[in-house]
Amino acid sequence: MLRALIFDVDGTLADTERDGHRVAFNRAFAEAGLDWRWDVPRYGELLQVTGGRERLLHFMQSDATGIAPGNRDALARDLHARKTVHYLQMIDAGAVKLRPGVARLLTEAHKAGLVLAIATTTTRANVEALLAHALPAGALSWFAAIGAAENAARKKPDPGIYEYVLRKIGVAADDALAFEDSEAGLCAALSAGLRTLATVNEYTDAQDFTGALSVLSDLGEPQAPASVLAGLTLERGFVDLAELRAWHAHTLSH
Ligand code: XBP
Ligand code: MG
Repeated sequence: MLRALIFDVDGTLADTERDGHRVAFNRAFAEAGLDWRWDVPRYGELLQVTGGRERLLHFMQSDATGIAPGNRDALARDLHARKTVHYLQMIDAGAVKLRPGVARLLTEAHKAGLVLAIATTTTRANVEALLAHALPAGALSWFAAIGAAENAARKKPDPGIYEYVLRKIGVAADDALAFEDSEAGLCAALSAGLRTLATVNEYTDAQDFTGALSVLSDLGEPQAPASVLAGLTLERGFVDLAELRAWHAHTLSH
């Protein structure tokens, strides 16, 4: 039986990367007196490394930044802390909106009594701020568990964060569905035994989503149908609980 829905955050609940995290990293660089600037295509490449601090370390290693190896870890921590402050300011200013269908589906699932949870690579404060800002007041309490960067030793594609969330909510992987936007996220969810739906975005639409139940442009809305890119098709042009239950039952019988 379908009992729980587990959502990734960045790229899945909202398009946070290009106009959110990327801009916050650049603000942190400027604030720290560094002339580094991550433009839109370069940030797309850097997204291959999951985790903001890990991304900074990778950048310092791969580009001629002139930072001595022994100083990189402390600088990455400092820049990442600054970046989180800028990102939270952007969320507070309403710079990031939820993707189509997200608020509708979360509201429907909450009202129907499904267990809702988050499994993300990003920093916990970022998730809490986004949910508090973009959903109705009190919606943070809809989530039985929020698994974030602080809760897993290794970032996606490692399944650790999904395993943590499944333990927290006490639901078997077979009774849940995961929602992801990236290949690394899909790998993490599949490795934790979860059936997974992918909604792609401009940074991830060329990635490999083999193994996803369905690959969609987004969750769709009654007035703005989603496109199906691969896998199971949509009955009504948008993802609702009836569709998810049908997909879940279908995969159990195959
Ligand atoms: C998200 C990430 C994060 C964000 C930035 O991946 O990899 O690093 O880009 O957030 P996913 P932090 O959507 O697969 O969870 O700077 O807080 O890491
Ligand atoms: Mg993501």
